[in-house]
Amino acid sequence: MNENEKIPYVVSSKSYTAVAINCAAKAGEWIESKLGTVKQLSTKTSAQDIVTEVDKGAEQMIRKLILTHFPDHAILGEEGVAPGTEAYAKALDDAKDEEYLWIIDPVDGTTNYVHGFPFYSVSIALAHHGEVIVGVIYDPSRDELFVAEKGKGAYVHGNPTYVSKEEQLSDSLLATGFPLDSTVNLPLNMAELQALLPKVRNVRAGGSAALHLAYVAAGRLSGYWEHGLSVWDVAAGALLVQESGGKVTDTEGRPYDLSVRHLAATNGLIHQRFLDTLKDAGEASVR
Ligand code: 2AM
Ligand code: CA
Repeated sequence: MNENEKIPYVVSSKSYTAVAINCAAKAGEWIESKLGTVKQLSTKTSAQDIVTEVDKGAEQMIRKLILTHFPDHAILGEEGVAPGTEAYAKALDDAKDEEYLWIIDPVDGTTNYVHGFPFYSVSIALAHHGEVIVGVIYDPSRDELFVAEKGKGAYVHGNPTYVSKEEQLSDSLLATGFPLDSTVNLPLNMAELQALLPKVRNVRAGGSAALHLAYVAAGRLSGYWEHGLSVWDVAAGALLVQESGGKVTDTEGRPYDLSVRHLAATNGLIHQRFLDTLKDAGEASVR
């Protein structure tokens, strides 16, 4: 065999989940080692939408590792897609039907990371023909690794995770995220907040969609909603919630798939009443 005919060596014994865990742990460790050292802040769609050399470096690290094991698989990562709705729609459309698609957010909660507010994560999912089959979220601040496999449950460091048991909104702790889009999504989110706050125990806004979803999965939050998310913020966390016994839909109740950008995830028990309140608030806000 001459040089040109060499078939690349592929490690065959690694499971998808093992690779996802390895990538998230390695990238998370590296991100943590760079905490407080960010030199250059770049902006994407607005002054509030920021990216750092750490986001880009971590994504490169994850891409390289995945391709070492699975050179034929496709990868959709936040830092590989140009900012803006059109580029996003095209990137997702091109990728969503791939046989195996890895979906990466190297730092979910970049704003928190830049400020040293310890609530950010690495999120890695694997979709097979558009269905998420593996989801891993790593929180380097607390060294918590959340793992879900389709049909096999969800775990944090080997212990099964279960959603919480609240049946009433009045017993529920919710989370949301404040949208950057101030024309449509922000007024809607404010109306929803105003409608929900008197009905629930309280609402948090931690700044990492992926970690919020991991917390719904682990029963630390009863529910979470946010508008204008991207597939990499959500794919791994959606599987974690589902595999922990919870429910994930869009904010109008349609089942989760990779195209969902307005997300609602709960313990299942409060889901309908939660969606009803969002709906009432949305209708009142456009009147
Ligand atoms: P990020 O840190 O990876 O950008 C906070 O409300 C959540 O919204 C985070 O998960 C954050 O992910 C995400 N987010 C931040 N800016 C965004 C944008 N311009 N579009 C969509 N999601 C965004
Ligand atoms: Ca990110």
